[in-house]
Amino acid sequence: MRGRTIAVAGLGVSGTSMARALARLGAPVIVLDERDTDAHQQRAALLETEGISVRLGHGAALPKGTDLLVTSPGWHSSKPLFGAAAAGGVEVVGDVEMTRRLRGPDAAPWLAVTGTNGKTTTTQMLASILSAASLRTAAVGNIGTPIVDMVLEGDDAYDVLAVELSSYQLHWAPSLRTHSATVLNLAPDHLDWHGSMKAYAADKGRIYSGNQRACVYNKADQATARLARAADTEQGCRAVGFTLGTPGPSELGVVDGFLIDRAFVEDRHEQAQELAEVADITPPAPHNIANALAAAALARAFGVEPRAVRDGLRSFRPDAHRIAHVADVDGVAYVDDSKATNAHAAEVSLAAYESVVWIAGGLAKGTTFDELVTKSAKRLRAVVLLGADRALLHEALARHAPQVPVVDLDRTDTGAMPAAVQEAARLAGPGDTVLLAPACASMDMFPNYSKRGEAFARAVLDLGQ
Ligand code: UMA
Repeated sequence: MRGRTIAVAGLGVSGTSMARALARLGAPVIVLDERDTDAHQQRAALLETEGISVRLGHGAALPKGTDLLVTSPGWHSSKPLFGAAAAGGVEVVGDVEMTRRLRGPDAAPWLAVTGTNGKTTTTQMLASILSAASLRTAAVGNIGTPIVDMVLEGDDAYDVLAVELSSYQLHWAPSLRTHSATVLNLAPDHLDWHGSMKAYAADKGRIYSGNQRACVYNKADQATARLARAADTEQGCRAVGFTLGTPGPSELGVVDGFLIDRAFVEDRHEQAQELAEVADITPPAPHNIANALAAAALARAFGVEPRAVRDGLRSFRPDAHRIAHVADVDGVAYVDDSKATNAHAAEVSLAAYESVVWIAGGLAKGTTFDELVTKSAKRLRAVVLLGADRALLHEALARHAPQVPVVDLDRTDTGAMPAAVQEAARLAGPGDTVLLAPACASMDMFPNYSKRGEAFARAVLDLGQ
Protein backbone atom coordinates (compact mmCIF):
# COMPACT_ATOMS: atom_id res chain seq x y z
CA MET A 1 0.00 0.00 0.00
CA ARG A 2 2.95 2.29 0.70
CA GLY A 3 2.97 5.19 -1.74
CA ARG A 4 -0.40 4.40 -3.39
CA THR A 5 -2.89 7.24 -2.84
CA ILE A 6 -6.12 5.77 -1.58
CA ALA A 7 -9.49 7.49 -1.38
CA VAL A 8 -11.95 6.13 1.19
CA ALA A 9 -15.67 6.77 0.59
CA GLY A 10 -17.52 7.35 3.86
CA LEU A 11 -16.50 8.71 7.24
CA GLY A 12 -18.70 6.32 9.19
CA VAL A 13 -17.80 3.31 11.31
CA SER A 14 -16.20 1.38 8.49
CA GLY A 15 -14.48 4.28 6.65
CA THR A 16 -12.88 5.66 9.81
CA SER A 17 -11.26 2.31 10.64
CA MET A 18 -10.26 1.71 7.02
CA ALA A 19 -8.56 5.12 6.75
CA ARG A 20 -6.57 4.41 9.92
CA ALA A 21 -5.49 0.95 8.76
CA LEU A 22 -4.35 2.21 5.36
CA ALA A 23 -2.53 5.21 6.81
CA ARG A 24 -0.70 2.94 9.24
CA LEU A 25 0.48 0.86 6.30
CA GLY A 26 2.02 3.98 4.81
CA ALA A 27 -0.57 4.97 2.19
CA PRO A 28 -1.56 8.61 1.70
CA VAL A 29 -5.32 8.54 2.50
CA ILE A 30 -8.14 10.96 1.65
CA VAL A 31 -11.57 10.31 3.13
CA LEU A 32 -14.65 11.67 1.33
CA ASP A 33 -18.12 12.06 2.77
CA GLU A 34 -21.19 13.68 1.27
CA ARG A 35 -22.32 14.91 4.67
CA ASP A 36 -20.81 17.62 6.84
CA THR A 37 -22.39 17.42 10.29
CA ASP A 38 -20.85 18.31 13.67
CA ALA A 39 -20.17 14.62 14.30
CA HIS A 40 -18.41 14.32 10.94
CA GLN A 41 -16.30 17.39 11.69
CA GLN A 42 -15.22 16.00 15.05
CA ARG A 43 -14.26 12.68 13.49
CA ALA A 44 -12.43 14.47 10.67
CA ALA A 45 -10.45 16.62 13.11
CA LEU A 46 -9.27 13.48 14.90
CA LEU A 47 -8.18 11.74 11.70
CA GLU A 48 -6.41 14.86 10.48
CA THR A 49 -4.20 14.76 13.58
CA GLU A 50 -3.18 11.30 12.37
CA GLY A 51 -2.13 12.66 8.96
CA ILE A 52 -5.30 11.61 7.11
CA SER A 53 -7.00 14.16 4.81
CA VAL A 54 -10.78 14.47 4.99
CA ARG A 55 -13.15 16.22 2.58
CA LEU A 56 -16.63 16.68 3.98
CA GLY A 57 -19.61 17.63 1.83
CA HIS A 58 -17.68 16.48 -1.27
CA GLY A 59 -18.57 12.99 -2.31
CA ALA A 60 -18.84 13.24 -6.08
CA ALA A 61 -15.35 14.02 -7.38
CA LEU A 62 -12.40 11.68 -7.04
CA PRO A 63 -9.29 13.46 -5.71
CA LYS A 64 -6.52 13.89 -8.31
CA GLY A 65 -3.88 11.16 -8.18
CA THR A 66 -6.16 8.53 -6.56
CA ASP A 67 -4.83 5.01 -7.27
CA LEU A 68 -7.57 3.04 -5.52
CA LEU A 69 -11.03 3.81 -4.08
CA VAL A 70 -12.20 1.88 -1.00
CA THR A 71 -15.91 2.33 -0.35
CA SER A 72 -17.93 1.95 2.83
CA PRO A 73 -20.75 -0.59 2.41
CA GLY A 74 -23.68 1.84 2.39
CA TRP A 75 -22.66 3.71 -0.78
CA HIS A 76 -24.75 2.75 -3.80
CA SER A 77 -22.90 1.82 -6.98
CA SER A 78 -24.83 4.46 -8.95
CA LYS A 79 -23.16 7.31 -6.99
CA PRO A 80 -21.27 9.80 -9.22
CA LEU A 81 -18.05 9.02 -7.35
CA PHE A 82 -17.98 5.54 -8.85
CA GLY A 83 -18.65 6.94 -12.31
CA ALA A 84 -15.65 9.23 -11.82
CA ALA A 85 -13.54 6.24 -10.72
CA ALA A 86 -14.58 4.20 -13.76
CA ALA A 87 -13.83 7.13 -16.08
CA GLY A 88 -10.38 7.48 -14.57
CA GLY A 89 -9.65 3.71 -14.62
CA VAL A 90 -9.49 3.60 -10.80
CA GLU A 91 -10.41 0.30 -9.16
CA VAL A 92 -13.19 0.35 -6.52
CA VAL A 93 -13.31 -2.21 -3.70
CA GLY A 94 -15.31 -2.48 -0.49
CA ASP A 95 -14.06 -2.72 3.08
CA VAL A 96 -14.21 -6.53 3.17
CA GLU A 97 -12.35 -6.99 -0.10
CA MET A 98 -9.70 -4.47 0.98
CA THR A 99 -9.29 -6.22 4.33
CA ARG A 100 -8.82 -9.55 2.59
CA ARG A 101 -6.04 -8.02 0.52
CA LEU A 102 -4.37 -6.45 3.57
CA ARG A 103 -4.28 -9.66 5.59
CA GLY A 104 -1.04 -11.57 5.88
CA PRO A 105 -0.83 -15.26 4.86
CA ASP A 106 -1.04 -16.34 8.53
CA ALA A 107 -4.10 -14.24 9.40
CA ALA A 108 -7.05 -15.98 11.09
CA PRO A 109 -9.42 -17.76 8.65
CA TRP A 110 -12.95 -16.39 8.20
CA LEU A 111 -16.17 -18.29 8.83
CA ALA A 112 -18.72 -16.06 7.12
CA VAL A 113 -22.46 -15.63 7.59
CA THR A 114 -24.99 -13.83 5.43
CA GLY A 115 -28.73 -14.11 4.77
CA THR A 116 -31.75 -11.85 4.93
CA ASN A 117 -32.50 -12.69 8.55
CA GLY A 118 -30.72 -14.25 11.48
CA LYS A 119 -27.18 -13.34 10.46
CA THR A 120 -26.28 -11.37 13.57
CA THR A 121 -27.62 -14.06 15.91
CA THR A 122 -25.92 -16.83 13.93
CA THR A 123 -22.61 -14.96 13.91
CA GLN A 124 -22.84 -14.47 17.68
CA MET A 125 -23.76 -18.14 18.21
CA LEU A 126 -20.80 -19.13 16.07
CA ALA A 127 -18.44 -16.92 18.07
CA SER A 128 -19.83 -18.46 21.27
CA ILE A 129 -19.17 -21.99 19.97
CA LEU A 130 -15.65 -21.09 18.80
CA SER A 131 -14.90 -19.56 22.22
CA ALA A 132 -16.22 -22.70 23.94
CA ALA A 133 -13.66 -24.60 21.85
CA SER A 134 -10.95 -22.38 23.43
CA LEU A 135 -10.25 -20.69 20.11
CA ARG A 136 -9.35 -16.98 20.14
CA THR A 137 -12.14 -15.40 18.14
CA ALA A 138 -14.27 -12.29 17.58
CA ALA A 139 -17.59 -11.54 15.89
CA VAL A 140 -16.89 -8.86 13.25
CA GLY A 141 -18.19 -7.24 10.05
CA ASN A 142 -21.73 -5.95 9.55
CA ILE A 143 -22.38 -6.86 13.20
CA GLY A 144 -20.70 -3.55 14.13
CA THR A 145 -16.94 -4.06 14.43
CA PRO A 146 -15.36 -3.22 11.07
CA ILE A 147 -13.54 -6.22 9.74
CA VAL A 148 -10.45 -4.11 8.99
CA ASP A 149 -9.99 -3.64 12.76
CA MET A 150 -8.64 -7.19 12.74
CA VAL A 151 -5.78 -6.05 10.50
CA LEU A 152 -5.02 -3.29 12.99
CA GLU A 153 -4.90 -5.87 15.79
CA GLY A 154 -2.34 -8.01 13.96
CA ASP A 155 -2.37 -11.38 12.20
CA ASP A 156 -1.60 -13.42 15.31
CA ALA A 157 -4.32 -11.98 17.58
CA TYR A 158 -7.02 -14.54 16.62
CA ASP A 159 -7.33 -18.20 15.61
CA VAL A 160 -10.53 -17.77 13.60
CA LEU A 161 -13.12 -15.03 13.00
CA ALA A 162 -16.93 -15.17 12.90
CA VAL A 163 -17.76 -12.68 10.15
CA GLU A 164 -21.21 -11.24 9.44
CA LEU A 165 -21.45 -9.92 5.88
CA SER A 166 -24.26 -7.76 4.47
CA SER A 167 -25.36 -7.85 0.85
CA TYR A 168 -23.78 -4.40 0.46
CA GLN A 169 -20.42 -5.66 1.64
CA LEU A 170 -20.66 -8.70 -0.62
CA HIS A 171 -21.53 -6.47 -3.59
CA TRP A 172 -18.18 -4.74 -3.19
CA ALA A 173 -16.20 -7.96 -2.58
CA PRO A 174 -15.51 -9.57 -5.97
CA SER A 175 -12.90 -12.07 -4.78
CA LEU A 176 -13.85 -13.15 -1.32
CA ARG A 177 -12.25 -16.41 -0.21
CA THR A 178 -13.31 -17.75 3.15
CA HIS A 179 -12.74 -21.02 4.97
CA SER A 180 -16.49 -21.75 5.03
CA ALA A 181 -19.65 -19.69 4.68
CA THR A 182 -23.42 -19.79 4.86
CA VAL A 183 -26.38 -18.02 3.26
CA LEU A 184 -29.09 -18.58 5.89
CA ASN A 185 -32.11 -17.57 3.80
CA LEU A 186 -33.11 -15.25 0.98
CA ALA A 187 -36.17 -13.01 1.01
CA PRO A 188 -36.76 -9.61 -0.59
CA ASP A 189 -34.82 -6.89 1.27
CA HIS A 190 -32.72 -3.86 0.30
CA LEU A 191 -34.22 -4.08 -3.21
CA ASP A 192 -34.03 -0.30 -3.53
CA TRP A 193 -30.24 -0.68 -3.22
CA HIS A 194 -29.69 -3.80 -5.33
CA GLY A 195 -32.28 -3.04 -8.00
CA SER A 196 -33.82 -6.53 -8.21
CA MET A 197 -34.14 -9.79 -6.31
CA LYS A 198 -31.84 -11.41 -8.87
CA ALA A 199 -29.07 -8.87 -8.25
CA TYR A 200 -29.56 -9.16 -4.47
CA ALA A 201 -29.30 -12.98 -4.60
CA ALA A 202 -26.24 -12.79 -6.85
CA ASP A 203 -24.48 -10.48 -4.37
CA LYS A 204 -25.38 -12.76 -1.46
CA GLY A 205 -24.06 -15.77 -3.42
CA ARG A 206 -20.60 -14.21 -3.58
CA ILE A 207 -20.03 -15.37 -0.02
CA TYR A 208 -19.51 -18.92 -1.31
CA SER A 209 -17.00 -17.92 -3.95
CA GLY A 210 -13.56 -19.46 -3.43
CA ASN A 211 -14.59 -21.26 -0.20
CA GLN A 212 -12.13 -23.82 1.03
CA ARG A 213 -14.13 -26.26 3.13
CA ALA A 214 -17.91 -25.88 3.20
CA CYS A 215 -20.76 -23.95 1.56
CA VAL A 216 -23.52 -24.27 4.16
CA TYR A 217 -27.06 -23.81 2.81
CA ASN A 218 -30.63 -23.95 4.12
CA LYS A 219 -32.46 -27.02 2.81
CA ALA A 220 -35.81 -25.27 3.31
CA ASP A 221 -34.71 -22.38 1.09
CA GLN A 222 -33.79 -23.80 -2.30
CA ALA A 223 -32.40 -20.44 -3.48
CA THR A 224 -29.57 -20.83 -0.96
CA ALA A 225 -28.95 -24.43 -2.12
CA ARG A 226 -28.72 -23.24 -5.73
CA LEU A 227 -26.19 -20.55 -4.80
CA ALA A 228 -24.11 -23.11 -2.89
CA ARG A 229 -24.12 -25.57 -5.78
CA ALA A 230 -23.32 -22.92 -8.39
CA ALA A 231 -20.38 -21.51 -6.42
CA ASP A 232 -16.89 -21.63 -7.83
CA THR A 233 -15.05 -23.03 -4.80
CA GLU A 234 -11.71 -24.60 -4.09
CA GLN A 235 -11.27 -28.27 -4.85
CA GLY A 236 -12.69 -30.43 -2.07
CA CYS A 237 -15.10 -27.81 -0.74
CA ARG A 238 -18.48 -29.38 0.05
CA ALA A 239 -22.09 -28.19 -0.02
CA VAL A 240 -23.59 -28.94 3.41
CA GLY A 241 -27.31 -28.48 4.13
CA PHE A 242 -29.11 -27.75 7.37
CA THR A 243 -32.70 -28.74 8.04
CA LEU A 244 -35.23 -28.71 10.87
CA GLY A 245 -36.10 -32.27 9.78
CA THR A 246 -34.12 -35.52 9.85
CA PRO A 247 -30.74 -34.92 8.19
CA GLY A 248 -29.55 -36.95 5.22
CA PRO A 249 -25.88 -37.51 4.37
CA SER A 250 -23.93 -34.18 4.19
CA GLU A 251 -26.58 -32.44 6.32
CA LEU A 252 -27.15 -31.25 9.87
CA GLY A 253 -30.67 -31.58 11.23
CA VAL A 254 -32.93 -32.41 14.15
CA VAL A 255 -33.99 -35.84 15.44
CA ASP A 256 -36.07 -36.30 18.61
CA GLY A 257 -35.03 -32.95 20.08
CA PHE A 258 -31.31 -33.35 19.30
CA LEU A 259 -29.14 -31.49 16.76
CA ILE A 260 -27.51 -34.16 14.62
CA ASP A 261 -24.47 -33.88 12.34
CA ARG A 262 -24.29 -36.17 9.31
CA ALA A 263 -21.81 -34.02 7.41
CA PHE A 264 -18.65 -33.76 9.47
CA VAL A 265 -18.34 -37.42 10.49
CA GLU A 266 -16.02 -40.04 9.10
CA ASP A 267 -18.69 -41.99 7.24
CA ARG A 268 -21.64 -39.69 6.49
CA HIS A 269 -23.69 -42.56 5.04
CA GLU A 270 -23.46 -44.68 8.18
CA GLN A 271 -22.66 -42.29 11.04
CA ALA A 272 -24.56 -39.56 12.88
CA GLN A 273 -23.04 -37.38 15.60
CA GLU A 274 -25.17 -35.84 18.33
CA LEU A 275 -24.17 -32.19 18.89
CA ALA A 276 -26.63 -30.63 21.35
CA GLU A 277 -30.24 -30.64 22.47
CA VAL A 278 -32.81 -28.25 21.06
CA ALA A 279 -33.34 -27.22 24.70
CA ASP A 280 -29.75 -25.88 24.71
CA ILE A 281 -30.85 -23.09 22.31
CA THR A 282 -32.35 -19.80 23.58
CA PRO A 283 -35.08 -19.27 22.44
CA PRO A 284 -35.80 -22.73 20.94
CA ALA A 285 -38.04 -21.22 18.19
CA PRO A 286 -37.80 -22.82 14.71
CA HIS A 287 -35.95 -19.92 13.05
CA ASN A 288 -33.44 -19.91 15.90
CA ILE A 289 -32.86 -23.68 15.71
CA ALA A 290 -32.02 -23.09 12.05
CA ASN A 291 -29.55 -20.37 13.09
CA ALA A 292 -27.96 -22.78 15.58
CA LEU A 293 -27.63 -25.51 12.97
CA ALA A 294 -25.91 -23.11 10.55
CA ALA A 295 -23.52 -21.91 13.27
CA ALA A 296 -22.83 -25.51 14.27
CA ALA A 297 -22.13 -26.47 10.64
CA LEU A 298 -19.56 -23.68 10.22
CA ALA A 299 -17.88 -24.57 13.51
CA ARG A 300 -17.80 -28.27 12.61
CA ALA A 301 -16.33 -27.39 9.19
CA PHE A 302 -13.53 -25.71 11.12
CA GLY A 303 -12.98 -28.89 13.17
CA VAL A 304 -14.72 -27.92 16.42
CA GLU A 305 -15.64 -30.85 18.68
CA PRO A 306 -19.33 -31.67 19.41
CA ARG A 307 -19.00 -30.80 23.10
CA ALA A 308 -17.94 -27.21 22.28
CA VAL A 309 -20.97 -26.85 19.97
CA ARG A 310 -23.22 -27.80 22.88
CA ASP A 311 -21.41 -25.59 25.40
CA GLY A 312 -21.34 -22.62 23.02
CA LEU A 313 -25.06 -22.89 22.29
CA ARG A 314 -25.90 -23.31 25.96
CA SER A 315 -24.03 -20.20 27.04
CA PHE A 316 -25.34 -18.01 24.18
CA ARG A 317 -28.00 -15.41 24.96
CA PRO A 318 -29.61 -13.41 22.12
CA ASP A 319 -29.43 -9.63 21.86
CA ALA A 320 -32.13 -7.36 23.11
CA HIS A 321 -34.80 -6.27 20.58
CA ARG A 322 -35.09 -9.74 19.03
CA ILE A 323 -38.50 -11.09 20.03
CA ALA A 324 -37.78 -9.82 23.57
CA HIS A 325 -40.63 -10.06 26.05
CA VAL A 326 -40.86 -6.60 27.69
CA ALA A 327 -43.76 -6.95 30.16
CA ASP A 328 -47.30 -8.20 30.73
CA VAL A 329 -49.80 -5.42 31.37
CA ASP A 330 -53.48 -6.25 32.10
CA GLY A 331 -53.09 -9.74 30.63
CA VAL A 332 -51.50 -8.47 27.41
CA ALA A 333 -47.93 -9.49 26.52
CA TYR A 334 -45.71 -6.75 25.00
CA VAL A 335 -42.93 -8.03 22.73
CA ASP A 336 -40.10 -6.03 21.18
CA ASP A 337 -38.87 -7.31 17.82
CA SER A 338 -37.55 -3.98 16.60
CA LYS A 339 -34.86 -6.01 14.82
CA ALA A 340 -37.56 -7.21 12.37
CA THR A 341 -36.50 -4.60 9.81
CA ASN A 342 -37.94 -6.38 6.77
CA ALA A 343 -41.08 -8.25 5.75
CA HIS A 344 -39.58 -11.72 6.12
CA ALA A 345 -38.39 -11.11 9.68
CA ALA A 346 -41.77 -9.64 10.66
CA GLU A 347 -43.54 -12.66 9.18
CA VAL A 348 -41.41 -15.05 11.27
CA SER A 349 -42.13 -12.94 14.33
CA LEU A 350 -45.92 -12.72 13.77
CA ALA A 351 -46.06 -16.49 13.21
CA ALA A 352 -45.01 -17.02 16.83
CA TYR A 353 -48.26 -15.54 18.28
CA GLU A 354 -51.97 -16.41 17.91
CA SER A 355 -53.64 -13.04 18.37
CA VAL A 356 -51.57 -9.95 17.75
CA VAL A 357 -51.94 -6.20 17.85
CA TRP A 358 -49.17 -5.36 15.46
CA ILE A 359 -47.13 -2.13 15.53
CA ALA A 360 -45.42 -1.65 12.17
CA GLY A 361 -43.96 0.87 9.75
CA GLY A 362 -40.78 2.79 9.02
CA LEU A 363 -38.56 2.76 5.93
CA ALA A 364 -39.65 0.02 3.52
CA LYS A 365 -36.37 -0.15 1.54
CA GLY A 366 -38.17 -1.17 -1.67
CA THR A 367 -39.93 -4.18 -0.13
CA THR A 368 -43.61 -5.00 -0.68
CA PHE A 369 -45.86 -6.31 2.06
CA ASP A 370 -48.53 -8.33 0.25
CA GLU A 371 -47.13 -11.75 1.12
CA LEU A 372 -46.47 -10.77 4.74
CA VAL A 373 -50.03 -9.51 5.23
CA THR A 374 -51.61 -12.47 3.40
CA LYS A 375 -49.72 -14.99 5.52
CA SER A 376 -50.27 -13.17 8.82
CA ALA A 377 -53.87 -11.89 8.36
CA LYS A 378 -55.52 -14.53 10.54
CA ARG A 379 -53.34 -13.61 13.53
CA LEU A 380 -54.02 -9.87 13.38
CA ARG A 381 -56.46 -8.47 15.87
CA ALA A 382 -55.55 -4.89 14.97
CA VAL A 383 -52.67 -2.89 13.48
CA VAL A 384 -51.08 0.42 14.48
CA LEU A 385 -49.01 2.09 11.77
CA LEU A 386 -46.33 4.76 12.01
CA GLY A 387 -43.27 5.87 10.06
CA ALA A 388 -42.44 7.15 6.58
CA ASP A 389 -43.64 4.23 4.42
CA ARG A 390 -46.69 3.23 6.45
CA ALA A 391 -48.96 3.83 3.42
CA LEU A 392 -47.45 0.76 1.73
CA LEU A 393 -48.45 -1.38 4.71
CA HIS A 394 -51.86 0.27 4.88
CA GLU A 395 -52.52 -0.55 1.22
CA ALA A 396 -51.42 -4.17 1.63
CA LEU A 397 -53.69 -4.50 4.68
CA ALA A 398 -56.62 -3.03 2.74
CA ARG A 399 -56.02 -5.53 -0.08
CA HIS A 400 -55.49 -8.72 1.94
CA ALA A 401 -56.93 -8.14 5.42
CA PRO A 402 -59.74 -5.59 5.02
CA GLN A 403 -61.49 -6.91 8.16
CA VAL A 404 -58.57 -5.96 10.44
CA PRO A 405 -58.90 -2.56 12.17
CA VAL A 406 -55.99 -0.26 11.32
CA VAL A 407 -54.98 2.89 13.19
CA ASP A 408 -52.70 5.07 11.07
CA LEU A 409 -50.92 7.46 13.43
CA ASP A 410 -49.80 9.59 10.49
CA ARG A 411 -46.58 10.41 12.37
CA THR A 412 -42.86 10.08 11.75
CA ASP A 413 -41.54 11.84 14.85
CA THR A 414 -39.70 9.96 17.60
CA GLY A 415 -42.47 10.80 20.07
CA ALA A 416 -44.92 8.69 18.06
CA MET A 417 -43.87 5.46 19.79
CA PRO A 418 -45.66 6.10 23.11
CA ALA A 419 -48.77 7.03 21.12
CA ALA A 420 -48.48 3.76 19.16
CA VAL A 421 -48.15 1.72 22.35
CA GLN A 422 -51.16 3.47 23.94
CA GLU A 423 -53.26 2.82 20.82
CA ALA A 424 -52.17 -0.83 20.81
CA ALA A 425 -53.04 -1.17 24.51
CA ARG A 426 -56.53 0.18 23.77
CA LEU A 427 -57.02 -2.34 20.95
CA ALA A 428 -55.62 -5.41 22.76
CA GLY A 429 -57.51 -7.74 25.08
CA PRO A 430 -56.34 -10.30 27.65
CA GLY A 431 -54.39 -13.11 25.97
CA ASP A 432 -53.30 -10.89 23.06
CA THR A 433 -49.74 -9.93 22.23
CA VAL A 434 -48.75 -6.39 21.29
CA LEU A 435 -45.86 -6.95 18.93
CA LEU A 436 -43.44 -4.33 17.64
CA ALA A 437 -42.21 -6.01 14.43
CA PRO A 438 -42.00 -3.03 12.06
CA ALA A 439 -41.06 -4.89 8.82
CA CYS A 440 -39.15 -1.69 8.06
CA ALA A 441 -35.87 0.00 8.92
CA SER A 442 -35.90 2.56 11.73
CA MET A 443 -33.86 5.45 10.36
CA ASP A 444 -36.85 7.64 9.44
CA MET A 445 -37.62 8.07 13.16
CA PHE A 446 -34.68 6.72 15.19
CA PRO A 447 -30.88 6.50 14.93
CA ASN A 448 -31.15 2.68 14.76
CA TYR A 449 -33.41 -0.28 15.59
CA SER A 450 -32.06 -0.51 19.16
CA LYS A 451 -33.27 3.01 19.95
CA ARG A 452 -36.65 2.17 18.41
CA GLY A 453 -36.91 -0.92 20.63
CA GLU A 454 -35.89 1.07 23.69
CA ALA A 455 -38.57 3.68 22.96
CA PHE A 456 -41.13 0.86 22.70
CA ALA A 457 -40.01 -0.73 25.98
CA ARG A 458 -40.10 2.62 27.79
CA ALA A 459 -43.61 3.30 26.53
CA VAL A 460 -44.74 -0.18 27.67
CA LEU A 461 -43.28 0.30 31.14
CA ASP A 462 -45.03 3.70 31.35
CA LEU A 463 -48.36 1.94 30.66
CA GLY A 464 -48.01 -0.02 33.86
CA GLN A 465 -47.44 3.13 36.01
N1 UMA B 1 -22.33 8.24 3.03
C1 UMA B 1 -22.24 9.14 1.99
N2 UMA B 1 -22.90 8.83 0.82
C2 UMA B 1 -23.64 7.69 0.68
C3 UMA B 1 -23.74 6.79 1.75
C4 UMA B 1 -23.07 7.10 2.93
O1 UMA B 1 -21.56 10.16 2.08
O2 UMA B 1 -24.20 7.49 -0.39
C5 UMA B 1 -21.57 8.53 4.26
C6 UMA B 1 -22.47 8.90 5.43
O3 UMA B 1 -22.62 10.29 5.55
C7 UMA B 1 -21.68 8.33 6.61
C8 UMA B 1 -20.91 7.16 6.02
O4 UMA B 1 -20.90 7.33 4.61
O5 UMA B 1 -20.77 9.26 7.15
C9 UMA B 1 -21.63 5.90 6.40
O6 UMA B 1 -21.16 4.79 5.70
P1 UMA B 1 -22.03 3.45 5.71
O7 UMA B 1 -23.45 3.76 5.37
O8 UMA B 1 -21.35 2.45 4.85
O9 UMA B 1 -22.04 3.01 7.25
P2 UMA B 1 -20.88 2.72 8.32
O10 UMA B 1 -21.08 3.67 9.45
O11 UMA B 1 -19.54 2.68 7.72
O12 UMA B 1 -21.34 1.27 8.84
C10 UMA B 1 -21.14 0.14 8.00
C11 UMA B 1 -22.44 -0.67 7.97
N3 UMA B 1 -23.54 0.17 7.48
C12 UMA B 1 -24.20 -0.10 6.34
O13 UMA B 1 -23.95 -1.05 5.66
C13 UMA B 1 -25.30 0.84 5.95
C14 UMA B 1 -22.78 -1.20 9.36
O14 UMA B 1 -23.91 -2.06 9.27
C15 UMA B 1 -21.60 -2.00 9.89
O15 UMA B 1 -21.87 -2.44 11.21
C16 UMA B 1 -20.32 -1.15 9.86
O16 UMA B 1 -20.09 -0.65 8.52
C17 UMA B 1 -19.09 -1.97 10.27
O17 UMA B 1 -18.77 -2.96 9.33
C18 UMA B 1 -25.14 -1.53 9.81
C19 UMA B 1 -26.29 -1.79 8.87
O18 UMA B 1 -27.32 -1.14 8.99
C20 UMA B 1 -25.46 -2.21 11.12
N4 UMA B 1 -26.18 -2.73 7.91
C21 UMA B 1 -27.26 -3.05 7.02
C22 UMA B 1 -28.17 -4.11 7.61
O19 UMA B 1 -27.71 -4.87 8.48
O20 UMA B 1 -29.34 -4.20 7.15
C23 UMA B 1 -26.67 -3.60 5.70
